[in-house]
Amino acid sequence: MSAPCLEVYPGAVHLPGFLSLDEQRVLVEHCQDIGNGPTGWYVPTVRGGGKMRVRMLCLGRHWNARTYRYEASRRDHDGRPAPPLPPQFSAVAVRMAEAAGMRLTPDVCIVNYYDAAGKMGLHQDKDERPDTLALGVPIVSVSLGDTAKFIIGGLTRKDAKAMVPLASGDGFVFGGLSRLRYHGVAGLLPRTAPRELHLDGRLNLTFRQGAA
Ligand SMILES: O=C(O)CCC(=O)C(=O)O
Repeated sequence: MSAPCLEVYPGAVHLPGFLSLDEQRVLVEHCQDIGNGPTGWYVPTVRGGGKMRVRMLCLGRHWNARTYRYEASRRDHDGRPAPPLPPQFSAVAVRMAEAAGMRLTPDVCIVNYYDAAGKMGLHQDKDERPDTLALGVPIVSVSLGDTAKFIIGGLTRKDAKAMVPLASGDGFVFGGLSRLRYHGVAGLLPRTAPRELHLDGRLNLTFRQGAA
């Protein structure tokens, strides 16, 4: 039986329960291995000097939080080259995009770790190449661990918003007319992660094309 596919807006598709627990466990362990390694987690400082409320890890390319540009190495942090994007990670994103009726060939994955106080302000993902934005090549988001209160609105900050709870194993794909919708995370529902993951908090992986 295929997983459900819920269209929140045209081109914005929620895939609840897409990943099995085993698939989730493999992703969690792999993220933790990289995150705890020499080119591991860091807390980005954004343009205005504020700290983000997540720990971050960029795979494939590095997203510079000061310049909002992608680059080969972590110039705004420790200068180390971005770790490679594991092909098994990309394969998950390609499957999710296909399930939502879209396609992408990811060249970057941004992994965010949210602790109990983690959140992310409303923003657009618009730092990828103009051609991929114009084509509406989707962002694919994978949630692991505690459920997030994911907020998605319109093409301006003040448009009406929907709250979509993203649970562990869910996918969320937004492309086409929804590629530039404002979105963010208002917070977590604590202690909702599957116990088998041994994950305190939440990991989110967003796959993007057009960072290279
Ligand atoms: O954590 C999430 O679900 C959203 C992450 C996000 O908006 C981003 O990485 O740009």
